[in-house]
Amino acid sequence: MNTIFPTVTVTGTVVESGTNNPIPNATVYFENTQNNNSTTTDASGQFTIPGFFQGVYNLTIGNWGHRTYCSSNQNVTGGNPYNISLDKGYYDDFVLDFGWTVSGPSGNLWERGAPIATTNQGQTANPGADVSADCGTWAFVTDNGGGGAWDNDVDQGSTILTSPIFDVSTLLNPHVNYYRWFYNGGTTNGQPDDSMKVYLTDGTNTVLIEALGPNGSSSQWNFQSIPINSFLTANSTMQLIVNVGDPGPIFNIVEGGLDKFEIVDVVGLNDHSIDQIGLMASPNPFNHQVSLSIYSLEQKSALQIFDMSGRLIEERIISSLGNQNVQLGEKWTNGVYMARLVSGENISSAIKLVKK
Ligand SMILES: [Ca+2]
Ligand SMILES: [Ca+2]
Ligand SMILES: [Ca+2]
Ligand SMILES: [Ca+2]
Repeated sequence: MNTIFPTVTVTGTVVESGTNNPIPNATVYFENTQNNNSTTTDASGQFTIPGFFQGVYNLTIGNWGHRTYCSSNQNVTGGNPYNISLDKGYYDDFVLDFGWTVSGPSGNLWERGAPIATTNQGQTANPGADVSADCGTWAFVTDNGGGGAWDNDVDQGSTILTSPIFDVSTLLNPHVNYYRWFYNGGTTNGQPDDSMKVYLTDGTNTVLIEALGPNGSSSQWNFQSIPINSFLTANSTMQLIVNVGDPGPIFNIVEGGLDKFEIVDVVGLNDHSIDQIGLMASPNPFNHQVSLSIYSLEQKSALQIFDMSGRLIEERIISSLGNQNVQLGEKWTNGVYMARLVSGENISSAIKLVKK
């Protein structure tokens, strides 16, 4: 038999950043358009994949309790082992299966996959793509069957998506961040009257953190950042719950989506001394990108990034007032940086950013 694609053995080790402790049971997932290969690390954080077809792959490594590593265009030749370190934390772009559970009476279940669009009167009902701000192309959406807009939306009650348990007891100001999709339309049987409800539980108490429907319908992913301490005392047994329902008697088209779930600790300087200007960073330290949350009452501000020698390496002009989010740092080399906001006559104190 001709060997068109030579096979190799791929090995590696996954450890935790800082401690270098091995991470057991991390999922290691290689995929390209022809092949995919998935394994988990052993008790020593090591993995071995024999019979691997050489080629260019996307590589994703993660588990619940650490932030996922992802990298595209890895040319896998079976040479050097992969040595990957993951930051502690919680992050899920839904490329990997971290054990979210689905319940509820509706037969139209939450599903993890690459979203398949449906369209109702020119509007997108079921999303056609996941968020662009994360790795891969998967998200959770309600009944991802495609077809017509009435075919695979939620009917006959609700479908409920529940996260695995997360521990935020050691964080000062934990926020749960996510993107969500909510669409409610279809007037054949009467005006839309459906809902999407997002809850947070600490294992004992469950509180509503977002309620949509029928208002709030839109054919887009919307970012949310929820300060946990505003709702519950952060503890080690928390879960996020997303309930999308069409209980009738008026049946309409309702679709939900969830993507890029993460826990961030929003710490850093918040120099709101005169309520004119503010700058916060999360996560910090960070691996790939840091999100800078900016607040200014000026129409025009400049976000400036300096390296440790004091050299200005990046400047972004922010041309609107109020709250803004800016993602930075993807191309920076590992190290320490300083960020500040210049806004009218105000200059924020500098925040230290650490890329690891
Ligand atoms: Ca995603
Ligand atoms: Ca659907
Ligand atoms: Ca429905
Ligand atoms: Ca309804």
